[in-house]
Amino acid sequence: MQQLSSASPHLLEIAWEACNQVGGIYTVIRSKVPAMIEYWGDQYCLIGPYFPQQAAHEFEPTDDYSDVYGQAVLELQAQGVECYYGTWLVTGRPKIVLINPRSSFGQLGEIKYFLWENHRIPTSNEDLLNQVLAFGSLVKRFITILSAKTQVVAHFHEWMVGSAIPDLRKDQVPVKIVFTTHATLLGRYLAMNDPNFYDQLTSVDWQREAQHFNIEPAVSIERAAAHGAHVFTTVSEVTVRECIYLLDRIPDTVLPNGLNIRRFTAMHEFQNLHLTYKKRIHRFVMGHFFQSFPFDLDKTIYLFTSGRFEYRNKGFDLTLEALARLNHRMKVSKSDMTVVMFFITKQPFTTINPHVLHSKALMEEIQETCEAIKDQIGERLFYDAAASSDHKLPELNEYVDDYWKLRYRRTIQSWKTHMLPPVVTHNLINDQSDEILHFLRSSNLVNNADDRVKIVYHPDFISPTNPLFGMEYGQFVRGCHLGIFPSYYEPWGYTPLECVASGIPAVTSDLSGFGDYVKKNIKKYTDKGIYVIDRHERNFNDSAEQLTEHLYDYVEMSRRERIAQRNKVEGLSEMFDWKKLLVHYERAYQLALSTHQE
Ligand code: U2F
Repeated sequence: MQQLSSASPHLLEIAWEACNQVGGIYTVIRSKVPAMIEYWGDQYCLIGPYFPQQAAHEFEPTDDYSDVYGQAVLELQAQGVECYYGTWLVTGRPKIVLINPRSSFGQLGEIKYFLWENHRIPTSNEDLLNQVLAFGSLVKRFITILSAKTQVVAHFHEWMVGSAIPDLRKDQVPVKIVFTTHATLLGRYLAMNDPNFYDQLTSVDWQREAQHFNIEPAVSIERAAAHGAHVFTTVSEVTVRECIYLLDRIPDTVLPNGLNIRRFTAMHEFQNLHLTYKKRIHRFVMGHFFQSFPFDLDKTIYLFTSGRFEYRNKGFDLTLEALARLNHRMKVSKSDMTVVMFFITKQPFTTINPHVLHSKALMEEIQETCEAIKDQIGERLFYDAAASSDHKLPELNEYVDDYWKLRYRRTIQSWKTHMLPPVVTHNLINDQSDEILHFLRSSNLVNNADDRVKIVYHPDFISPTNPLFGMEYGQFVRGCHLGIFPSYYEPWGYTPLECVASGIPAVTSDLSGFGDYVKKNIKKYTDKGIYVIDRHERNFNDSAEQLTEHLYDYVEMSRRERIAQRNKVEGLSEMFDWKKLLVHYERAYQLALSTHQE
């Protein structure tokens, strides 16, 4: 890619999730950085909200304020605003400005008054809304300062940063604005609550529904941002329809989501990674299940789903139904395979279940004991072998001290239990009303010894500091066999794409932007390890049956077939590289630059 000259415009990307992970928008912004830097070089900068905890991990301040961004930050600071300039510590190390929304909390009354007076945007007193309104007003001030110094294209992501847009237009600030919605707010709410969402879409009264769900301020900001932008975009064809009917503006272009794809030169390298991380998952599984009953890890398949907790929208309901059917089918066919299904999501919890932690700790002790016995036997056997003239292998048990024999027996004794392995790893705050738990309990899918499908519900994202897995989310994905994401509402859906990029087959749905893209752009995608569940034309029951079939077929595959499928799916990853998909962004920026300022 060619770099721009210094006379070219500066590109600012503004996102609530820049340096602040909430969900998928963080992945868009973060993974795109290296490709953006390659094209925009020093002229590229991000803006995000300043939250001290996140910043402590991901941000490094600079003391060089010599470029236009630094100069604008100094001016904003001189106005009494708490803002920082530096580097976001992610691959590509982009420049970033972090602004503390609280700096303008004192002016919230005024900000709200003028939003209503000038743009008829109603407000309320919710914390998130207060934060985004305060942030929006400060972003507007920053862009006003910056665009007096240089030509700026400002790309806003999602409604949370959208409140700056109507005022930038009203004040005729000379900036070219691109706004991307990653999901319409009303779409998300309606899909969650209306089983006929897609049929009703064309006749939705946006204001009535927004009032009904108590989200009129946010929806009004989203609409104002969509209408105020010079170029309005969304992430998939699937969301285009929603934009037309719920936001009343046809997107000018679609910006599909990609990843920063790093492929290995040798095929076996990513297959080896699968093996390495699968062994780490084995460790967790042994600690979690084997105290109640063991099973053959060589005949165990790891399935998983992940994402924010949106039970229906993310297809958790369909996945559970298919798992219950799969369990039944595997029992009836007397399958000797075991499936362990992980639900990785976020639900409020108090602590990790102490039994789960205790069992893990005891298993680690067993491992230490085994290591000690192994060392003792090894050392003594070596000595005797060298010293003796006898070729016979001695009785190995005799090499082990009584101390270790006793410790070995005691640890195993205190570890084994008759209790069933818990289906959930944490103590949930809403244990009784949790939808996943409710399904598992009412269908008796609770890790019984004879269940072929076992469940691990982990209500927190995976991170290296998390004591149960102690690995990165990406490593966990690589260690699994198949990702399951049959969403009902999904503008794009990063999680199946992340599987593909790691050479792991995935299930998606034709209602997700990614699934729709796959159907339109990849031939024979099922053979290549992407299963698209038909949810558009089929009802819940039929889709659940289709998913059950796929899962059953997958479980029945031989190891050789699974390896071959991983190779095929990995081969698709390059078409989702940002280096290929950035062209859509560049087109949107050119379109914005070619519009006239009114
Ligand atoms: C919208 O975003 P969502 O927040 O619904 O995001 P997803 O696409 O489901 O992505 C979830 C991300 O969470 C990450 C995972 C994904 O990138 O890597 N994650 C993690 O970091 N750790 C974990 O343990 C589990 C998950 C919209 F609804 C989507 O359809 C769009 O794809 C997205 C971006 O446009 O915006």
